[in-house]
Amino acid sequence: MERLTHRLLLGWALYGALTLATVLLLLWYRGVFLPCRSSRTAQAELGGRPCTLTLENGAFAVQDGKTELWRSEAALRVQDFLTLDIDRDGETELVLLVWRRGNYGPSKPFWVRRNDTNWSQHLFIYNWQNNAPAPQWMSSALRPQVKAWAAQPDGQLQITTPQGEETQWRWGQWGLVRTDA
Ligand SMILES: [Ca+2]
Repeated sequence: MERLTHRLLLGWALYGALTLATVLLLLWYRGVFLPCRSSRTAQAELGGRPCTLTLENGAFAVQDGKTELWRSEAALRVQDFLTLDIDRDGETELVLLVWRRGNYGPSKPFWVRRNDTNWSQHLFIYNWQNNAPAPQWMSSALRPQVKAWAAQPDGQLQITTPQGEETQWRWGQWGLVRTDA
């Protein structure tokens, strides 16, 4: 009888552990453990129009008054946003720090057979044209990753890595170039 009780208890413990592992895996898959929990609102001029930018629980939206002009894809988790003239052409760009599953998103190069399913951090730069964002540059998975960032008055990006290293980046011919190394 005692042996049976032990077996039963062990069975329940195994069942509990498996259920917990499944729930944790599902939460991870949905991006619940990503650092995308901050919420903030900012006013910025995009394409010459004043807009309201809102970040809430990993979703980012641009509004003109009460009208929503754009919202980030549901599959993306937005960690933070910046507006600055990153390419120094006189127009303000929208820069998003995002997480997505799979390094390449839907537009993977033909030589990559399988998109990976891990979450990776990316930096997306958009021009603002006709009340909508036009992608200017979408980074591949960031290495090193960004823990904190800030726009500098000269259009450079200051990026702090998770290891605490302070780095400076500016827009080059095609993409961001590190300027402090
Ligand atoms: Ca610009």
